[in-house]
Amino acid sequence: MAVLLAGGCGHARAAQVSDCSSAGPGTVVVTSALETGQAVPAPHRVNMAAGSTVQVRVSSDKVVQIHIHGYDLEYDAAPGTPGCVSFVAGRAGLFDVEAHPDTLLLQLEVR
Ligand SMILES: [Cu+2]
Repeated sequence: MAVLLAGGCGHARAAQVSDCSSAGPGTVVVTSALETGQAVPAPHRVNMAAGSTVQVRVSSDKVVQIHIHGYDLEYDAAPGTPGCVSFVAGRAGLFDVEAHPDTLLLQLEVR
């Protein structure tokens, strides 16, 4: 799986990124799905402490690009191949996770 630098929404990259092969103790695992253009479950807010390791896993019924704003992480999800990224949430704030171009999946609230 490729994890690419974001081109679009303009923030400096602020995360250490790894793949999702291991979820250690304390890892915050966040999942969402995109089904016929809708986020399932409906967009919601997930709280975590700054410095947490987070995995954001998204399954989708079509090929789509997932974007984690603020951390500027972009990765692909496709049918049968969920997209997942694991990173350290070192920056506090409220960050949208989108299926591009404009479907909000959830928000990460880091504090
Ligand atoms: Cu975006």
